[in-house]
Amino acid sequence: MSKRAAAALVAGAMVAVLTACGSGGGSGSADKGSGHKLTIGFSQVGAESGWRTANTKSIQDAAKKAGVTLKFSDAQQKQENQIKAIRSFIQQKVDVIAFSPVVESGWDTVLKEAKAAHIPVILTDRAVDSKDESLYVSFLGSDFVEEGKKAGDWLVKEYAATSGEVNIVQLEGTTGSAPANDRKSGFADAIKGEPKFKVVASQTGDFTRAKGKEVMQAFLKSQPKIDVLYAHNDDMALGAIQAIEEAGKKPGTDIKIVSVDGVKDAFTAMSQGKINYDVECNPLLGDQLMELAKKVKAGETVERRIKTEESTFTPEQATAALPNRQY
Ligand code: GYE
Repeated sequence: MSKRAAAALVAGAMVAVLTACGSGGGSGSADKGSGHKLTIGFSQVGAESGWRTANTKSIQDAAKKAGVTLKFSDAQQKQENQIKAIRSFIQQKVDVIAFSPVVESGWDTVLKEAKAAHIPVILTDRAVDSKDESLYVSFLGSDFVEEGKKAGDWLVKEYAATSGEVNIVQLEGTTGSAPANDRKSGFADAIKGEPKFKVVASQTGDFTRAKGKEVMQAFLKSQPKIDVLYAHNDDMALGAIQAIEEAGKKPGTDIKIVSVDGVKDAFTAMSQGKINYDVECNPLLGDQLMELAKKVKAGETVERRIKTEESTFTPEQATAALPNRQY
């Protein structure tokens, strides 16, 4: 068997196995009237972060609750796996395809195939840069530019009284992904008016703890003076904290840290003074996705862009929110 055929088989098997686990039983409302249960094919990015785990659980729980059959496929952060999963959903004639695109570019071909098969597509969490807006019906997710801007705005306030140079290192998310692109540009925009802010090093940590730690270790070696770390997500910040501590420095004090997501582990680190500011990104999109898919299936017009409500957290606010934080 060729390598390609073997890979396709494995991907197919993954979809099948996950379908078996993800199919919700129960008597939901999805089939009301039509006598046909709604089936959604969902291609997830991977399991790279605490945010992602919470997002997956939210979607699986919501499908169960809504009586929706969910065919769930994990792409392990690879676009080729997502394309395979989408093709397999088309073959299986699901009612709606939803996916969180790992990167922004390169989707037109497969989305045209879905369109030709008359299967509506909903984007969740991350956007695509496709010029042809007819290739998807709606995009449900956060405003990442705004998140980056909130991180930058905090920095501007935090260093308002400082006149000397402020050296920043940046841990970027997955290269080519919407949150990495947008969190970088939103942040850059917020600090650009003040020349004292210098991004002295910026590199991808792929949204994972392991990579965040590794890249921070390299930054600590190559940069003589680091004042601030801006991490595009909490997992990378948490990995970087380990690197900073192993280098004999105090995270949150010697190096200030601003991050994005607002997961429980980051709130714990904040309560210990290791992260200074966290911009929330809400992963609990499941219920909204089910609602949206039902409307799309019923032929109702839906909003093309649905933004998630989000806030920001100081260490005091994070400490207070910690006992009730769901993810
Ligand atoms: O911030 C990060 C995850 O796309 C918003 O992906 C999501 C990002 C999230 O891996 O933790």
